[in-house]
Order: sequence, then C-alpha cells, then structure tokens
Amino acid sequence: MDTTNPPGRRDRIPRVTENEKEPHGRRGAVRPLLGACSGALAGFAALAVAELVSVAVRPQAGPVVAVGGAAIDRTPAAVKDWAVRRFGTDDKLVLQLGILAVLALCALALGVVALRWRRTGAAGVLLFGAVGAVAATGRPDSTGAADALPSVVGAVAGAVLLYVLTGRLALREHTTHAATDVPVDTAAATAADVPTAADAPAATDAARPGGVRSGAEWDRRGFVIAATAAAAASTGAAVLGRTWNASRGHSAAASRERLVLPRPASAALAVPGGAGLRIPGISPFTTPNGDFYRVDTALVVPKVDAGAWRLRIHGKGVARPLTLSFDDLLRRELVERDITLTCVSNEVGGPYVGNARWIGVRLAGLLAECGVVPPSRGGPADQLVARSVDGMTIGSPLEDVMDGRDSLLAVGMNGEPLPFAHGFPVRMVVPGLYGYVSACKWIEDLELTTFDAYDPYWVKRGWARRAPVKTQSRIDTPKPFARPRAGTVMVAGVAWAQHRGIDKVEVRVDDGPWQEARLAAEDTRDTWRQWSFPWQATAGGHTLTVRATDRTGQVQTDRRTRTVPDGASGRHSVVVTVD
Ligand SMILES: Nc1nc2c(c(=O)[nH]1)N[C@H]1C(S)=C(S)[C@@H](COP(=O)(O)O)O[C@H]1N2
Ligand SMILES: [Mo]
Repeated sequence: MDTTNPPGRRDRIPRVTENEKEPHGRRGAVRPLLGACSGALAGFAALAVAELVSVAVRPQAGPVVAVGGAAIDRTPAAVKDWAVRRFGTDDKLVLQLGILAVLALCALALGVVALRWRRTGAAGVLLFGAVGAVAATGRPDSTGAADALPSVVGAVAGAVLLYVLTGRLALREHTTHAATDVPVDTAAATAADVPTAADAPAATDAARPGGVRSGAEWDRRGFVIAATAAAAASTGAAVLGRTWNASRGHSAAASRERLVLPRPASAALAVPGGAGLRIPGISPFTTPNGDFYRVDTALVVPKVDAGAWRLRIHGKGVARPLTLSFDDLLRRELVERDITLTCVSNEVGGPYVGNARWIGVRLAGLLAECGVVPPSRGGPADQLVARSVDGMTIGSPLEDVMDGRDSLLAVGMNGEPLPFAHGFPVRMVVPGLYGYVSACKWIEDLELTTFDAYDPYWVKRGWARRAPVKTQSRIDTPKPFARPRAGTVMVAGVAWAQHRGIDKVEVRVDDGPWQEARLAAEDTRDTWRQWSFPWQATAGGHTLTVRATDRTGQVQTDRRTRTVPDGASGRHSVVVTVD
C-alpha cells in the first residue's frame, strides 16, 4: 500500500503526480503480491463457505475432511502404517495441515494466474471444488449427491471473489489531459471491465496524441473495499460455521451427559490386588480413558445422539431381524468385563494397546435371539460385518464372536459412557481379535454374511480377513537409551495374548540365557499381564529382550514381520547403558 496515497483520498490527487511518484517498476511488484493475496482470500472464502454449508449438509462432507478421508481411503497399507508410525495419533492433524498447506499454495498461485487470466484463475478455483465434491460423494459414508454441495457452493463463492478482486487489480488505461489534470473516471472503467486492459502493457506517453498524458492504473480503492469486505464476510462465515457445528454436537453431548449407566447384572470381579505392580514407568493395569490409544479413520469424531441411535441386525440366516434403540440395549442384561484391546498397526514395543473395563451387552445372546447360528452348528453366515455411522466396515469371524467369549456391544468404558472418540454411544469389543476385525466404534448396523461374499474396509486395503491378536510383550521400563546405575534395575512391562492368556514371560540380557520374569497376578485371560525382572546390572552397554509364552504353549516368535497384513511379530528389545 502506498502510504502517500491513502485509498480514500486518491481520487482527489492528480493522477499524473501519482504516476510520477510511483514508477512502474515498483507497481510491478505490488500487483502480483495483491494477486496472490486475492487468491488467498478466495481460497479462504471458498473454505469458509464450504464448511458453513457442510454443517447444514453433513460435517463429514466438508472439503478438507472429505479430501483427507478420501486420501486415507486410498492410502496403501504400507504408507498408512508409516504415517501412523511417524506421526502416531497426530497423523490426522498432519494430514489436514498438509491439505491446507497445499490449498494455500494453490490459492496463491491461482491468484497470480488470475491477475493475467481472470477466467482461468476462477476456473481453477472451481476445479478444486470439483475435486472436493468427487471426494465427498465417493467416501464410504456418503449419503448422496448432497455431499457435493459444500465443495461446489464454496468453490463458486471463491471463484466469483477471485474474479471480482482481480478485476479491481486489472490495469486500466487512464488518460490525463495535461492542461486540466483531470483523471478519467476509474470506477466507470472498472465497471466496464475492459478485458484487454489487464494484459495491456502500460501505454507510454509517446504513443499518445499531443496534449494528453496517460498511464496504466488499477482500482486501488475498489480493491481494498472488496478485499476487506470479502475477508470480513469469510471470517463471519467461518465463525458461524464453527458455532453452528458446535451447537449441533450439543444434543449428542447432552445425551451422553444425561446417561447413567445401569448397574451390570454381571459385574467384573475386582482386579486382583497383585495385577498392578507398583513399579515406576510400567503401564498402569487399567488404561485411563484419556490415555487410551485411538486409531480410526475419522477426521471428525462422529457425535451421535444416543436418543436417535438405532442398531439394525440383519442378513444371512437372521430369522428375526431386529432394530434396537439405545434404551432397548440398556434394558437388556449388562455385563462388565476387563478386556485388552490391541491395534494391528502396533509395532513390536508400540503404544497401540490398552486395557479397559467395559460394560455392554453380550453379542452372542443378542445374535442368538435373532436366530443366528454359528457356522460350526450349520449356520449359513461366517462373517459378522459391523458398520459405523462414518461408513467404516469391520468384519469379524462369527464363530469367534459366538464361541462363548465375552464379545460385547459396549456402552461403558472404565465406569463412564464411552467417550466420543472411543465410539459413543455403542461399539463392539471382542477379546482376542485386533481392533480392525472386531472393535467397530459408532456402530449402527450388524450384517451377517460370509467371508467369500464381502470384504470390509481394511481387507479391501490389503489387511488380512482374519486376525487374532499375536502373543506379544513389551518392556515399559527401563526406556530405550536409559542410563541406569549398576546394581539392581527393575525391568518391567506388559505381555498379552488375549483370550489365550499369558503363561510365562522371560527376559534375556545381551546373548545370555532366558531368565523367567515374575508375573503379576492374572486378571482374566482376556487382559494383558504385567511382569517384572530384577536385573543385576553391570556397567556398560546392554540389550534387554523380552518374550512371552501364552497358555497354548506358543512362545512369542523372534521372527520379525511387518504389521501388514495381520500384525507385527518379533521380540521387543531395549538398549541401555549402565553407569
Ligand atoms: N468406526 C470405526 N471403528 C473403528 C475404527 C475406525 O477406523 N472406524 N478403527 C478400528 C481399529 S483399527 C482399532 S485398533 C480400534 C481402536 O479403538 P480405540 O480407538 O477405541 O482404541 O477401533 C476400531 N474401530
Ligand atoms: Mo487397529
């Protein structure tokens, strides 16, 4: 901005003087900058409008979430695995920031393009809208063509704005009669929107007839007014969208706050006193909800109103299909169970494992009431496919779900209703199966089918159809590269082999013999088990390795595999230097 000529006053300043004060060379740098700025404003407007519209349509249909979701859907297992490993639970934030960064760069570039080719610039904005629309309608949770609306409406707003703003930046030829020094009416020139002006090199005085001086000028005042108005309106739209969206979540939040979980008919036994060792650095036996790992594809955590929630049970061999409300579910007999949940993406020694006390309805009983018979007793279905409100599909072996283990439709986690991030109002939990083949959050549909007939979400992306949890153990303390003092060092951690149970844990120092660790008391065979090993540490560098043996006699293999397709195997080691 030229401070010698405030926008409000420039009309009154003789144009000739202004041109002399501001050589073309300098203006040449300002216009591209303002072009980029127009692009950024157009991008911001497009996103703000799109997000606002998405609240009316469906929050998941907003362009950033839709494109992010589509990216997640298309990410090969190995890349997703890398992202989870690299960014952990921040992977979603990183993805969204990445999308925003790319959009911002493209918006700046489109602004510069539009300076010269206004229509092309505007068309470019529309193209981004088309990408958003295709992504939104192509997601597994898409409810139809309406999902395209946020991206389309947002892009149109952005395109129009870019066209208008760069119109103000278009160079207009103005002619000044040397004698009178009266500028041509630039506002009128702008309104006419002479298409050639933008591209025309500044006319030189020499080319003009005598007595007339001229130059090229753009509509500063018009630009500043339009840009300010656009920025204000976009900010307004963004704030409105956020506020509205937040109030939308209120009914779901209220339904969660109102909820008082009934006392379970079958309570879990108290965790044995000896199940949780008091060793600094060891994972607590029960993982607090706030610390419980979270793995899902949802860029926006679904906020489901328990009052409006329904679960449909239907499909192959379902003699009596059923639709349950949340109250129907709570009126049934509730059981409380400690179950350790593990993610197939957990690396050896990784953090995606947690143990909670769940309250829920036993799934086997519910299915039996619907007339479902497991394959071992001649039932036609062998796969139970759970669908969530966000379009996730998770397939579990029906045989495992109905074999007597505590497969739950869980409503409570560690004494409170499920947190939204962990599936409120209802999720599945099946002891012994990785989460991606058992633990559907925000569940709304259960379909009986066969493994031959249907591949759920992760299976389509290269993960195994069936995935029982592998026997694993982890050293929680000492941490890698710790520098303990020589003497007794407590080596401790957790081991899990859900539904089989842990029988033995052994520790090896360097290439020494396997030495049995002390096992903490077992809660149930569906939970992990803590262990400890007092190590007489000697000075120098040492490698500590752990292995578990489950109740079937299976010793944790040292054969390292990747997490894809059915979970990492191998043994956890920690390198320390004893001082
Ligand atoms: N709707 C939905 N449910 C889901 C997932 C998901 O992406 N969407 N991820 C599954 C995976 S891979 C795991 S490991 C568990 C994790 O549950 P948590 O986030 O409560 O720990 O949820 C499962 N349920
Ligand atoms: Mo997972």
